[in-house]
This record gives sequence, structure tokens and C-alpha cells, in this order.
Amino acid sequence: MPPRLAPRSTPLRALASALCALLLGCPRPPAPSEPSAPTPALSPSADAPEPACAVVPAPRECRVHPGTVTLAGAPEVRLVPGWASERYELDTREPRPRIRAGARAGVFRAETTLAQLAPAGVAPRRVIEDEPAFAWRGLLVDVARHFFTVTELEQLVDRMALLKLDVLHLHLSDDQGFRLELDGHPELARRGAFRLEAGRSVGGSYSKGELAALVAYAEARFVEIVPEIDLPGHTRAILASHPELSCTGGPFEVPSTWGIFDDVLCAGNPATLGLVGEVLGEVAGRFPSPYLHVGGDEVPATRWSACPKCREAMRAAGLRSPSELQGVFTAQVTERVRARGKIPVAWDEVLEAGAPAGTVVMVWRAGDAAERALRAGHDVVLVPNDHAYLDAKQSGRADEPGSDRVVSWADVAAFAPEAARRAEGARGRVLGGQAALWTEHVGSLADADTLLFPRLLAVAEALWSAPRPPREDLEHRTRALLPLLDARHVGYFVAPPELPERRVFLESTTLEIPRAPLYGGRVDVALDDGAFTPFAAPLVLSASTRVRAVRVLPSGRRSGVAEGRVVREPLGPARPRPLGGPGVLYDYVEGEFARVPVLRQREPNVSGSLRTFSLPPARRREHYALRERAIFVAPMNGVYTFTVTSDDGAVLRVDDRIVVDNDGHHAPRPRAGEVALAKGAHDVELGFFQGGGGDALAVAVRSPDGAIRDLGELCFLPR
Ligand code: TNX
Repeated sequence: MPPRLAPRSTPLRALASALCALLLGCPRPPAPSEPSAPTPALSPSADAPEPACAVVPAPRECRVHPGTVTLAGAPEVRLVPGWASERYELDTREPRPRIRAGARAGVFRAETTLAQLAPAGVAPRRVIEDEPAFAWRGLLVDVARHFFTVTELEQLVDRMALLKLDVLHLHLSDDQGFRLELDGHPELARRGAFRLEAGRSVGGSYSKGELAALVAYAEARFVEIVPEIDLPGHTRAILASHPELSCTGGPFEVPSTWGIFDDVLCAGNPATLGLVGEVLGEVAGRFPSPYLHVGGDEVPATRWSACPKCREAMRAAGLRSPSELQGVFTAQVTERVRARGKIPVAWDEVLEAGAPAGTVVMVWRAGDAAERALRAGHDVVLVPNDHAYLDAKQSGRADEPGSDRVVSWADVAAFAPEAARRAEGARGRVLGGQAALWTEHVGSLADADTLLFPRLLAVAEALWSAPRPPREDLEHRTRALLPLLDARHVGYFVAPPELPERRVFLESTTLEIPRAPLYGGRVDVALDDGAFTPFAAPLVLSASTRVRAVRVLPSGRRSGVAEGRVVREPLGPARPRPLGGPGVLYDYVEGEFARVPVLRQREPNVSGSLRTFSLPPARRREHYALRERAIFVAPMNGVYTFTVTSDDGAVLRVDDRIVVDNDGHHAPRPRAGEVALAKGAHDVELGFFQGGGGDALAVAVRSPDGAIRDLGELCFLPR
């Protein structure tokens, strides 16, 4: 039977519940299979289809049979010889579900599907055939920056199992913590597991017994734990008890600040490998996984370049650079891992010196690292930081946990391990991928939940489902699963509604709030100091208004409050001016700046004209500022939107008013602002500075008729 949409509910039940809602205002039952309460005012998802198979990650095939069954009795299980271990079939046409699977792992995956499909014991009648696309479906948890207790890790394992993830990559050591109590080296945890934060000692470590319990807990849920000891960088917590293994001799505290530290393990001291070998030997014995991760990321050359021992080691081996020295170190470390019967895993930096054959390369940086690793014959695990680093914020609000970067739901949904696999043909070297939860900006399991969910569902789908259903389909299935997450006390992030930060209008404006199929529910808005009421489109405003909005899910869970302003403005008057030819005047001033400076009184190093608002061709790489000016000729009356994309800061003024503020140090980033202008000539002035790193500058303008152009196209030199 061809797949089709499941019936929403029986007509009678729907009628009864509609009558109830209408006459008595009674709440609808929180049935997980029903999307959102149809608030009469607006329900952004009232018309969203109910998924036929509310399962994430999407099963390979889900055949729909009409009706539902009340489940009775444990599933009837049969193992099928010859099937891959996680392959399964689940049949819910009868009250007693039937499971066929390749092995116990497949039975467990089938039970997980059943738990999602029938959270309340009533299953839609389905026949599901399923199998994962990738074997390595992981989550990295950084327990070094934030110490999670074993109980909390078990809770994370449960969350992983719910999404059919099967590798917990435990980042057990970093600058800010060493978490393993080792028999051979108890001093490592004694000194390295705690750090001072605001006068308080924070941290913790895992005993042998605790780890064994965690490994068993994970194993029972078909999650394998891959341990990582990050070497030779990110090792300040190791150096705290072994300063003699640094290049300088220390002493060292366990730091409570973040970043990349210059002090790393000394690669020229044979004692370093002695300790490393013993530590890895013991770690290998603690974790049954065939893999052992040895780090290798972010190793600065500062200390090695100045260290007599490292220089001697380089001279003796005929090495030309510290990067080659890291290559030798990696070779020695991976050899010790192999000697313990394990497969070494390392971050993609190890490719720079040519990683030893048989090393699994974990690719985290954008660029061609995955390709290079595959070309060199390595197995690869993908953890792209722009798609799978779930330590980044998801909408960039100040009240969200997470680092300052933003990795949105859409960014995660665009994670495409399947494309990487296709690119390398059928050699099977892309083992899979994982999400990463670095914990510099995570203070609790609640923070972890907010960062992981719902984004982890998109990662799980990318790693399990092939062919992959469209993103909207994932969104509908995710929404349908939110009640299950509620029931399991998973504190997922609820994105606040999107509001314009500052919208300018002339007579009146219609406020729209985009739908969020991922969440459903309704949006409540408050105008100025008024109370929150359900948002009803169209919302027409004819005076300047402060707007606040909050998303309210059917479960009652609410987002943070978004705030925006709509501003009624008169047309800024044009001033007739004599115009020169097309172009922009600029002053270029060298110096170190952290904000856009006022350059009017400074003597520029260079002045001249440009075709448009942009970086002058003759400039330093870093440390300079610009002031660019022109006459902008507005082609018609109305509201103009200016978008400044800059790296670093830029501020755009129109007729001496700040319209776009994109100031401060940052990566290339667009910022927009609106202003009402009369047809005719207006002064525009752009301030810009380049602090360090890359530089970029572009300005676009959107006219009232919707046309978008480079600002220079409508600009002339003052005469
Ligand atoms: C880079 S990814 C790191 C981590 C940080 C992370 C923050 C990698 C191999 N190293 O040490 O926690 O960025 O996003």
C-alpha cells in the first residue's frame, strides 16, 4: 500500500473536542499526535500536516494502514540471520507489535521507534522497515570544561538512545580539567580535576567504578563510549601535576579561562611519551570501544619553537617545522594506541603533517579537510563546526546558553554527511558524524538540554535517514515529538517569535510574524505596556509601538520574550545639492582601533574616491580605519533599508543619523537599518575599522519598490 497521511482523528472525537473547546473552553488533551491547539486567533501550525510517521530520525520506509491499535503485550521478537545488526522491521497492525531485527541492537532501535510512535500505548497501524545510513552517529560531550556527573551522563545517554545515536565521545581532558582517576597516575585527577572559579573549587572526576557503571549503562542502550585524551595541546590540567613535561617547567594552575594556551606537552622530552603511554594504556582498558581518541587539535608552536629539547628533537630527526614535530608526536602516540589493540582517532589538524595510516580523522573545520583525509585513505567522522557544534547559540539571544556563535536549526538541518559519502564513492570511509557539545558556556544539564534540543534531532536524522525527507517533514515530525520530550523532562529550546528589531513606516504597517512549523502553538503579543493576547493577523499599526512577542506551545511551554519596535517616521527631507560624477570619497587612516573612530579631525594617510562603498585597493591587512562619504539620490519617497556587511565594525549614517550600527570586532556579518527618505539627495557617511584577521565591507540598499542594489549605484561625489 502506498504511504499516505494518517487520519488526524475520528470525526466524532474531533467534533466532541471542538464542542468542548467552543462551549466550555476546556483544554484539549495533550495528545502527542495532534499538532497544536487551534486557537481561533492564530495558530501558526493549525494547517500543518500531521506526520504519518511521527518518528525522528525518519525510518527508511513507513507503510500506513488505516486506524490505530491499543498495544497489548510485549512485542513478538524474531532475529533474522543475515540482517545487519541495527536493521529492523516493526509491525503495529495488531495489538501485539511484531519486531524482526538483525540483532539485539536492531530490536532496541525498533523499541525506540515504538516508544516514539505510541507514547501513550496507542499506535497508528504501520509497517516500518528501517536501517541506519551511517554506523557512527555520535555526540561529543566535553566533560573537561563542565563536569557532568555520571548520573547526568546517563541522562544524556538516554537522550541519545531516543534518537538512535550510538557513540558518546567523551572529551575527558582539556586545559580546564582532567577527569579520570587512574590507578597508575592518581595525581592527574587529584590536581587536574578541580579549578578555582571566583574563589570556589569546581570540577570533579570519575572513579573506576563509576566509569564501569557508565559504560554498562550505555552498552545496554547500544551506545558506545569513545574516550578522548586531548594531546599534546589543551593539556594545562595535565601540566598542573606534571610541570616537568612542559617546555618551560611551569608551575601551572588549572585555568578557569577559555581559549588556546601556549603551554603544551613538551615533544622533545622522552618522559612525555612515557606518561602518555601509561595513561593511554589504562584508558584503553577502561573502555571496550575499539576506538581511542588522542586529540591533536589547536597546538600552538610557540613553546616548541623556543624549547631547547624540542629544537634538539627536530634537529636530530631532520624536521623543518613544529608542525612536523607534531607529526612525529602523533605517530608515536598512535603507535601506543595500536599497541593496546585500539584504533586511534584524531582531530583534522593531524593531517597537516600527514597522519599515520589507520588513524580515523575527525573533521571539525570547514574547508577541504574531509577530502584530504579521504584522499589519504583515512576513515573520517564529520563534526562540522558550522553545522554540528551545538555549543553555539541557536538564535543569538543574550538569554540563551551557549557560545557567541550562532548555529541555527536551519544550519544543522543542512548538515549533509550523505553528500560527503557520495563524493568519495562507495569506499565506505565516511564512518558517520556527530554533534559536539563543548561546554565553555554550559553550566548545567538544563543548559545542555537547551543547546542540544531540538537541534540534535536534525543531526540524528542526517546520520540515520537515507534517503532523507525534506526539512519541512523533519520539522513536522520534530513538532509531533515535543510532547514526548516534555514527558521525559528534556528542556528543549523554544525559539522566540521573529520580530523586526526596528521597522520604519510612513502611514501604517502590517506586522507579520513568520510561522514556525518546528514548534506550532501560538504567539502572544503585547503592544507597548499592554497585556499579552494571542496574535491575530493582520495586525495593522499606525503609530510607533513597542512590540513584544512570546511563543506558547500546546504544552504551555513558552519561549523567551522577543522585542521589536515599529516606528512611524516622516520622510527625511532631501536637500538639493550639486552632484559630481558617480562614486564615493574616502579617507584611510592607519592605527589600532576597537570601535569605529571619529575621523573628521584626523589627518588621513590616503584620500581618494572609489566606485562604491568598499575597501580601497591599497591598504594594510590589519589596523586601519575608513571614512567614506557620498550623496545618495533616493529615486522615490519611502522607506529605505540599508544593509552593511562588514568585518570588523562599521557604522552608516544618513543625513547625520545612525541608520546601521555594525560596530565592534567581528567576523563578516550583515546588519540592516531602515529610514524614511524623501525623493532626492541625502548625505551618507560610512565609518569602518579593521582590527585583525580578515576584512570585508559592502553596503546594499533596498528601495521602497523592493529593488535591491549596491549602494554605490545610487551615489555621487559631492561637488
Ligand atoms: C574548538 S573543535 C575546540 C574546542 C573548543 C571549541 C569551541 C576542537 C577540536 N577544539 O577546544 O571547545 O572550539 O567551540
